Amino acid sequence: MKDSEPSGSAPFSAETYFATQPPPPSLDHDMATVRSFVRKQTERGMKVVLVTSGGTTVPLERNMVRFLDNFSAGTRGATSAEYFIKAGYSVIFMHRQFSLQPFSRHYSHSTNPFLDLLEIEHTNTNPSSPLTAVPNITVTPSKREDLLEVLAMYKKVHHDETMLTLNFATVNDYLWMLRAISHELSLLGRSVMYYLAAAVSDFFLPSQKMSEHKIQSGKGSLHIEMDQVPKILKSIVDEWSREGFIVSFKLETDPALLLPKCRQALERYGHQVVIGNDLHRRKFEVVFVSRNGPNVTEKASNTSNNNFGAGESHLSEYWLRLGTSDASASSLQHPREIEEDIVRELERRHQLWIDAAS
Ligand code: 9Z3
Repeated sequence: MKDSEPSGSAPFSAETYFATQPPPPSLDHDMATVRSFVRKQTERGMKVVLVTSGGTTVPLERNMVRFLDNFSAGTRGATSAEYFIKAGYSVIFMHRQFSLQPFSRHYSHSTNPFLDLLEIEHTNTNPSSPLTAVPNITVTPSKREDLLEVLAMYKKVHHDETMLTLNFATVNDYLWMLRAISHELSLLGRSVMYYLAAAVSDFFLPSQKMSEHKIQSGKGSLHIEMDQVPKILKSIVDEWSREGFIVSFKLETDPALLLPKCRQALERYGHQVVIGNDLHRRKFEVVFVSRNGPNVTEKASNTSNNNFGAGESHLSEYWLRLGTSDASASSLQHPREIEEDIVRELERRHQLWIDAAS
């Protein structure tokens, strides 16, 4: 959820949150896999990116029947993860259960159902024994080239063990996992990037206030008071992963709020980049907001169109847009995706961040 009326109760600090809210049951198991993955990538000298993707839920009951959800199909995260792999990163892909995933996203049930790729090849034409030969299943010739490309990359990633996939559902899962993963990733120093594209609820219902069973109707309207989720980004920047290159996303629906909100987030948390996107324009336009300095190179600052006031002149604004031919390229075999440009620009800035340390 995004901005709404303040409830009046004091916000949870990160410390209070983790002292009072229970960890997800799978946390220890997940962290053992993260630890071993990070160790392997360190030995190989790989850069690692944590991609968070999809929306978090806020359950209203402990035996959950109802929940609030944050909008996100997981397209941004899943698509970006593929481009990070192509750019030579190892990826921890932390995503909302059942949201889109790298590679399989190309064949999601709604856009490109995989059964439509397949054809049945009847080898036995004898009608008296229809069950004696099992027909072959083949891929429709016109779909083979695309499938082969995706499949080859998918297999390579599995073979090379360059991607680790983890699931979350609730905002509580998300917060616990992010904290624990940050601790592990902090060992990588500047080689790690955080790409926080998940749509995270600003509000939650503490477990102590949650109804045990399904909330019953029949008593008129439903009133629920939620608490504010602690500002976890601040903890990552200041405590858990001081050297990481941290990129957060800001989603707005009012275009007039996009830049001020990005700027506010950057000032508040002190990380490296905020990528702003408007809900309806997010697939072909984003804006990078960052501080001027060694991290923002000539290319970015020259192409920026800085609308900030005098007090914010230390901030740089860099718009990335797909051209009209790119954006309307759905008829092409390979429409361009803005995530390719986002990842290229971030890779460049991350390298400058790494180089700046030496
Ligand atoms: C984003 O802004 C993502 O780009 C989208 C991607 C959720 C718009 P899709 O998965 O959508 O491609 O369908 N993510 C961050 C959204 C968010 O909740 N940010 C918080 C905020 O804006 C800060 S963490 O306040």
